[in-house]
Amino acid sequence: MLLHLILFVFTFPLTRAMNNTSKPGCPTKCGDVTVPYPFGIGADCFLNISFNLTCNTSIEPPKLSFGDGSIRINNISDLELRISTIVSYNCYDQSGTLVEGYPYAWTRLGSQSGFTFSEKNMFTVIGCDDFALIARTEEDDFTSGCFGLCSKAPNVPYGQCSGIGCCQISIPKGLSFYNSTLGTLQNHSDVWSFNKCSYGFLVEENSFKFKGASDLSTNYSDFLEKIRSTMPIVLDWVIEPEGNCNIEVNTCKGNSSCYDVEGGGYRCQCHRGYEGNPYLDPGCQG
Ligand SMILES: *[C@@H]1O[C@H](CO)[C@@H](O)[C@H](O)[C@H]1NC(C)=O
Ligand SMILES: *[C@@H]1O[C@H](CO)[C@@H](O)[C@H](O)[C@H]1NC(C)=O
Ligand SMILES: *[C@@H]1O[C@H](CO)[C@@H](O)[C@H](O)[C@H]1NC(C)=O
Ligand SMILES: *[C@@H]1O[C@H](CO)[C@@H](O)[C@H](O)[C@H]1NC(C)=O
Ligand SMILES: *[C@@H]1O[C@H](CO)[C@@H](O)[C@H](O)[C@H]1NC(C)=O
Ligand SMILES: *[C@@H]1O[C@H](CO)[C@@H](O)[C@H](O)[C@H]1NC(C)=O
Ligand SMILES: *[C@@H]1O[C@H](CO)[C@@H](O)[C@H](O)[C@H]1NC(C)=O
Ligand SMILES: *[C@@H]1O[C@H](CO)[C@@H](O)[C@H](O)[C@H]1NC(C)=O
Ligand SMILES: *[C@@H]1O[C@H](CO)[C@@H](O)[C@H](O)[C@H]1NC(C)=O
Ligand SMILES: CC(=O)N[C@H]1CO[C@H](CO)[C@@H](O)[C@@H]1O
Repeated sequence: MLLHLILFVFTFPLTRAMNNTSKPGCPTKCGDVTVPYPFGIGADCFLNISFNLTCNTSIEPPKLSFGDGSIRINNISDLELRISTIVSYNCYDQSGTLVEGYPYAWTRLGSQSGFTFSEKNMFTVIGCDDFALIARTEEDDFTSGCFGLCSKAPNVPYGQCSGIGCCQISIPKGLSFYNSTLGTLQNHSDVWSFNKCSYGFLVEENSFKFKGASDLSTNYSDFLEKIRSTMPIVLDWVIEPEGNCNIEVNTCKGNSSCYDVEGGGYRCQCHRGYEGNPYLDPGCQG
């Protein structure tokens, strides 16, 4: 088998088409999502357990996730991973009673060492009488919060998340867990005619565009679906967060080099002018 593979490699020199590949003999995709090594689906297909993914094909579209199955992975690149956003929301009736909601949203990456929430994400609150708090530890020591306020729908600027109906704040680097809590200042009775529901979520900054008054008044199930399906959370990934290039042994294959990542861990990259998957033998090709 090994000889066969080597012969294959020499008979058909690896080209650009072989970049971002899975380990030979392993699934290359889950639905539309490409799974490049060091990630892999199934025994012996991943570098180590941090990159052990599962593909649940009994769901349509198939769901790629980390081991425990709870987090949907939408895209994997050589630096980042995109996962589905978890949205908290509250909906009120005219008198100010909470009628429907899920005020907490949390995501834990703790069991997948080597993954952290990217600084490209923004913690976002949509609403006219609302706030959300984001905690960065299991002990719920709240570190940050954001207010969405407005008194009239026509005053809400389209495309601008400035605190009027929409508020965004950045998150600290290196987070691997957050828990957000959404609440109302009054009870929505004053703004209910144009804003019945509020939302709180972490999201990739560039993928989210605030649609002003229409986002405030839209049917909440449509809004939740829009966020979940098109606006992801970005994760950074590294090999071995406690490691560095001085102790790396043979992870970076031919024609590639190791580089340390700020905040811990390392990654491999092809030498300039070479392409391929730097984690897989025979490495990158010119
Ligand atoms: C592989 O490399 C080629 C050339 O750089 C690029 O056009 C293509 O998008 C890459 N494929 C993937 C899956 O990244
Ligand atoms: C994961 O793989 C890297 C590279 O081979 C290695 O340095 C590291 O110790 C491994 N981590 C675990 C938890 O096995
Ligand atoms: C796949 O997803 C379905 C529906 O959520 C679930 O019932 C099932 O247990 C999952 N299968 C695996 C192998 O995780
Ligand atoms: C990889 O994940 C699957 C599904 O969670 C699990 O059954 C398997 O034991 C894991 N493999 C390793 C080496 O941990
Ligand atoms: C994944 O992201 C890359 C780069 O951002 C993009 O080119 C590609 O189309 C995405 N793939 C999917 C399935 O979304
Ligand atoms: C909501 O607030 C209004 C005005 O402050 C008050 O009259 C009303 O009783 C409140 N409704 C609830 C359900 O607390
Ligand atoms: C998130 O915070 C809420 C409120 O403090 C708490 O009830 C809930 O258990 C927390 N969730 C997690 C996973 O820590
Ligand atoms: C919101 O949209 C869903 C599905 O599109 C629909 O079933 C529901 O009745 C709508 N709710 C309201 C209040 O319009
Ligand atoms: C580096 O790339 C060259 C040109 O593609 C190739 O001949 C050589 O085998 C590669 N070196 C290693 C160590 O893989
Ligand atoms: C993980 C991985 O193999 N990433 C590679 C994907 O392709 C680009 C372009 O060729 C390379 O730069 C990455 O290293």
